[in-house]
Amino acid sequence: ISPQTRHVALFPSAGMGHLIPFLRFGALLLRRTNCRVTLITVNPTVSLAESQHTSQFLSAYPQVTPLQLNLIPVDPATVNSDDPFWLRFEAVRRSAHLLGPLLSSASPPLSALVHDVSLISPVIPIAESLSLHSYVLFPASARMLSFVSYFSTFAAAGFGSANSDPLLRIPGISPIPRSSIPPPLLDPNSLFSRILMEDSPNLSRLNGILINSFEGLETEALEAINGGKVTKGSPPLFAVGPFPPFEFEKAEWSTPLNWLDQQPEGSVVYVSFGSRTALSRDQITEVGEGLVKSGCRFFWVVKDKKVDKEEDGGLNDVVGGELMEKMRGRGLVVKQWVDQSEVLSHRAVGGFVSHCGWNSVGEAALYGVRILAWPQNGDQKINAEVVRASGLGIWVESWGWRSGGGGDDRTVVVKGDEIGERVRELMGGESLRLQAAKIGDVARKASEVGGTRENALERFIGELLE
Ligand code: BUP
Repeated sequence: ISPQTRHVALFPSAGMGHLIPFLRFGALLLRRTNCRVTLITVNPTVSLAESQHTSQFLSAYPQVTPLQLNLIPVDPATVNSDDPFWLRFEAVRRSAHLLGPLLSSASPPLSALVHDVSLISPVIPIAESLSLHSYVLFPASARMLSFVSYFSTFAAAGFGSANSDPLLRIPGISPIPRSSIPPPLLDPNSLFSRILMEDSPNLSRLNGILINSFEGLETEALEAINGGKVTKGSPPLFAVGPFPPFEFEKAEWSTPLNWLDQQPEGSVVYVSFGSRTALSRDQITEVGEGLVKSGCRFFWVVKDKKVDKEEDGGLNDVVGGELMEKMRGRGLVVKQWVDQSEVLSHRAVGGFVSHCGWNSVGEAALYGVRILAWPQNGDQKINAEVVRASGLGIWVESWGWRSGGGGDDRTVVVKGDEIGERVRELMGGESLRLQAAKIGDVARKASEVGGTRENALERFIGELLE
């Protein structure tokens, strides 16, 4: 091991939306000969997809050292949430003190710890006691980061409740409608708010924040944060996006590519709401009807349960035999994990009906695929604003939150006619297609030698020797 080698430990939290960026960032580091990577895995995981993806990553990159953190179970009665992923975030947080001995056992000694945003307060003292640089890999948009950075001010002002302004005005950022704020962050007693109230003031103790974003997609927020406009004392921000997928051996994870191979270029709309959103049965029916009515070819990933281990019924049970029959010959419907990056990068795919999880937005941007944004939960409306403002896609705001997103309109079902009309608008819009393709070009340039991603990575790696 040369003295110039940097050894980075990666510590993700629960859920695919948080795990995937860590694995992709790890793969980017491993492209450099002067970086070693240790991956802290948590046991148990919430979803099957998390354990499968981690194993896949470790077999694709045998040079990575896995260190397992066995989680201390959390009594759900002590956590103000019934969401299995949120309960697990809290379990990881409460087990973080076990990290010290694991990190000190790493060989060669570590240079830095890159951890999830939900772990700031428990992890910083450990990193400081071991003289490690400490970075957050933020799993969402820079626009959402501006809100997280501003959260202490927002909380101190009573969560804006005394304020009749429907817009949250963060310096340097175009106003965020209150209706876009994740509903738990409007409630001072929610688990999400409690974590942010504790962590947001500690952001300044980090050596930096890494983010899967790039100029061209999020120019305004990246400039505002970097320029110190949002809050004073923000740590440096490294825009290390777009993240490409990591390379792995395809086995049973391969997608129904044969079907896509037979479709004309740009003709297929891909429909998926991410790894932890289950639509109601009524909404599933309307999505199916809408896709049929759109007249477009479609590839739809159906998800019936929030946690994949609980998925039981087959497609006919969930979608219904009659609708399956109507859809026959018009599109492909599956109820399984697919390799989404492979789908979005396929030449047949022209549009994406997406919940706007940030990884999904990043993948669509990388491959220049336009989005019909249909946010369901969490930070997804804030991400949908990025999609609309950048021109990557369209967002029908009136569709509101769905599937327990926390808004008042959670039981409203969007009708198939409306869905079909918007899908046609998405697939028919030439200017939208061109703008999305342009963002794809910017994303590719950012990834080249001398591009913004590569420069930010060099800067990060350079810092680890200081
Ligand atoms: Br479902 C599904 N295949 O079938 P997001 C998801 N993915 O590759 P989420 C697949 O999981 P949060 C599938 O490409 C993306 O990288 C997808 O992350 C991949 O949304 C990731 O898009 C999903 O951020 O997480 O899962 O809702 O809410 O935490 O953002």
